[in-house]
Amino acid sequence: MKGITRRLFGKTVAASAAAVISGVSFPEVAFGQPQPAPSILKYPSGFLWGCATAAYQIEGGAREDGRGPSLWDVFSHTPGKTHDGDTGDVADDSYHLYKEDVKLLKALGVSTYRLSMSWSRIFPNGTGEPNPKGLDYYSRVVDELLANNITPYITLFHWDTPAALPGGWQSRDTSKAFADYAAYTTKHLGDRVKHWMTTNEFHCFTNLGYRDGQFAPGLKLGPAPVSQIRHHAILAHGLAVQAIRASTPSGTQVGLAENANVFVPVIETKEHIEAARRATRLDNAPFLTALMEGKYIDAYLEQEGANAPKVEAGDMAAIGSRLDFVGLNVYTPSFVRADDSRQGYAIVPFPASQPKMASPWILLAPECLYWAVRNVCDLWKPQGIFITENGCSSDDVINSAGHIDDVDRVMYLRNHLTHLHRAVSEGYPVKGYFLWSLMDNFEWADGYSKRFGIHYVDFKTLKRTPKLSAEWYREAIARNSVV
Ligand code: PNW
Repeated sequence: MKGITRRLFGKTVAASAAAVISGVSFPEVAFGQPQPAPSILKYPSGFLWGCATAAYQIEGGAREDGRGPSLWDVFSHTPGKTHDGDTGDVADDSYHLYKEDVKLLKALGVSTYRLSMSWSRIFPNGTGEPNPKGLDYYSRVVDELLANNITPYITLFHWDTPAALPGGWQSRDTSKAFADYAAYTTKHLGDRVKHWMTTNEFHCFTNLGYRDGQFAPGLKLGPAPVSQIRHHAILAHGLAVQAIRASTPSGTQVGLAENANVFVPVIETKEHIEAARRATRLDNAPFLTALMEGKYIDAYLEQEGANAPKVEAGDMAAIGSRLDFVGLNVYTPSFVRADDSRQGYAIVPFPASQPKMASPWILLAPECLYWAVRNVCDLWKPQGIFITENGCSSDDVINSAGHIDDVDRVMYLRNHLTHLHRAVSEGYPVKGYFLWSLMDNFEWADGYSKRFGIHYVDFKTLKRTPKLSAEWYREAIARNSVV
């Protein structure tokens, strides 16, 4: 891959140089005619294009067919916790409209769809008796996807912890309950679903939920309980990997979706590149580093001191279970430079003028897609990488012609996919890209005030309308190239 791209790149450069030098040669295609995308931005054949969503953000049907409440139902129904008191009671009503959603996917031409399952639809109490109607829903969704030649990639847990589990992630029993849920679900769908992700974004459901109080369950606990909660979360992942392997046919692919902190070297020199790598390993120590190395690194244990998690025999071996792929959710990186501190790097803060998207935390730095892949691959050499989320919020408006011209989102996608292309062309094992998100949905504490979809959803009528970005993505997929 490396060689081919370099050669093509060389040719392109040579051709444009010749045009400049002679002063008389013109492109072969006349001006005003459609021109093919430059071949240097073409993705390899077989690259998987997809979209991502999550159960609580799109499904609605919160009380239907025996679904039990999750911590997000409780949190969103607690006054003052979400924007305007928004809840996921109805959301996009994908519980009823999933066939329409599969049509949207089909029209885009994606080959894959990343969705998540609501644990409390399948086990209303988190553990104990399963609810057949819950599993049935996902079985119908899977069949609909497969009938349309779209491969399902399923996340077992995207933050909607069953409310009935005592203490939620404060309890080690929740990790075990998760593994049982993983075993049951993958056993029943494993004949048709071959790609599973255990958990989504450890940081968000542990730190933001139990330390900062921004997400469900909205607690503000101290450092020792929080590090124990983080441990239970990664243990749940590890036990689930083992459970999935034991419950599914061989060849089933298991990974996770993790928003590892991404570090971009301020300048691409050896010392800053090394600083980015060091920062990646240390800053992700409680999560991805522990998974990839099967241990908590010394620097993390030192940093936590008396608050370090209590680890039982066998935990780290489970946590370090081999993965078939690592999924990375990538939004905003940090810039980093080498320095002579003990850790060997310093974060360079964003200036106030760093461009942002509609959510104030989405600062534009599209290099993050390249460095997310490179740092993780250089450190741990995973077998495969997926970008399991990337996308942005935009202040979408419907114009008088009924169109949503989200040129800023198109700019965002074009630039991020250009930088991801660099990683692919350098031979890093990036297998696919899931755009967040297929459609506007319940954006957690921001409720319906932030729109991340490439389809606009009118939350009164639930009508879905493709935005300009959907048209752009369809074209990129059709050409297998940045456009
Ligand atoms: C991810 N932050 O969440 C989630 O996986 C999605 O469910 C979510 O809709 C999407 O990104 C967009 O927000 C994040 O504040 C939410 O840094 C917040 C943050 C990061 C990720």
